[in-house]
Amino acid sequence: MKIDTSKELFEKAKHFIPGGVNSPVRAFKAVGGDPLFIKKAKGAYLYDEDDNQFIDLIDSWGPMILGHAHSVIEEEILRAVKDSPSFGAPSRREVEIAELIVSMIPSVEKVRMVNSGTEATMSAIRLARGFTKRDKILKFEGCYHGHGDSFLIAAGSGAITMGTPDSPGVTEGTAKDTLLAPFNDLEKVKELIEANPNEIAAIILEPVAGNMGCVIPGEGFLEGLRKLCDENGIVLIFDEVMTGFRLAKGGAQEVFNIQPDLTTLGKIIGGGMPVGAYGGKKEIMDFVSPEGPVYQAGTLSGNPVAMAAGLAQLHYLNTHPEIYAQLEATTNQIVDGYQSVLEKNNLNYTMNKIGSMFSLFFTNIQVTDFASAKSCDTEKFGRYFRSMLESGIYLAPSQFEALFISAAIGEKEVERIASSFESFAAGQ
Ligand code: HOZ
Repeated sequence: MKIDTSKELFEKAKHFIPGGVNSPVRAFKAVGGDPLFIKKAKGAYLYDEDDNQFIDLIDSWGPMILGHAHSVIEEEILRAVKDSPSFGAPSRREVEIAELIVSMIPSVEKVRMVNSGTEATMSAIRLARGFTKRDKILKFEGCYHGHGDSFLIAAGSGAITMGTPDSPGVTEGTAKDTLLAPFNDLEKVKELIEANPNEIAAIILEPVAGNMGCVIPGEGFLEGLRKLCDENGIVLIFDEVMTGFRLAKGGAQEVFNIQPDLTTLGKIIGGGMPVGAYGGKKEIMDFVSPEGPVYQAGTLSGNPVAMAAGLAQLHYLNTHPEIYAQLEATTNQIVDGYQSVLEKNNLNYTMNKIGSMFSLFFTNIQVTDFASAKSCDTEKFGRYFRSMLESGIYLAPSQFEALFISAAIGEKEVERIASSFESFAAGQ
């Protein structure tokens, strides 16, 4: 594969951008080789600056659920941009998207738009702290909630990929207010609540973790958290930046039938534009300024172009609910293909899968939390990544990320993914 132009761009980028990238995982440090610079994308395919074509299994880390440059979204973006890309004042689409989100996610009675998932989670914990008048939060090891200071402790995603799950720059004072429990460990949560009576404002988690690879909540885990929060006056926050509108119209909370108090959203909600949101119970959301005292603001929040893209994508998902069965069927085909290759080659690596998200873990133990995810052979993951890339399949360049399937992936792509995996596995 010729990648001269990408190499040239990367060399130049390193002079002007830290590490040559605007988000660390993209630098391919964990998998070896140089990152590819993407020129365009359409449907299921990415094209790099050297005109190599790849089947995309990242979907811009989740948002492009309909595939790239989908006509429905493209038309709405173009329509909006002609009327000016920003007003800094309320506009009609903000009302329409809020109404749509509230109708799709029953636990969300009011919602505030922001510009990224990070902003959504930072704002949600500030709100929970203001509402409960308590300081501490509880998060789970390996969950990643963006790069807010309170979350960069035992953090997954790029933080663990770069070997910095506890980032320098986070003050001791901030870190001491973040309590940690292993994902799926209800007993530890109980212990922490008992040890910190009336001090925990919020429990925040990805109901299905996607940032230590795809890790599924065990039987009773989410129900148990809901009960503990109710008993102890703690705000339960589901970070559905990845799972919102992906696992179902109503996200993971619909799939598992648990209503959190607050939900954070991002990715799909913006149709590929930089958008986040947080929402939930009216009594809590009414604590947000200007209705209430908890301050949060943003010059570009509710940006008309971003709202147009998000609205078009959400409206499409809302009116085409059959898409979720299609996405799941495609993902099952891909995962079944992987499984049969693994069996044929006597490889007993672990696959986790839910809806249109999945991960292959290079370990033979079940992956249920951060410790088991970290038992993976990341060297082997690097070989897998490079082999798939050579075969034209673009994966997330880290063991600690989930893969996302888009509706643009069809039979032809499924077959190519299986044969590419076969080539990798046969060489093991
Ligand atoms: N933290 C993001 C996924 N979990 C990666 C974002 C990116 O590099 O684009």
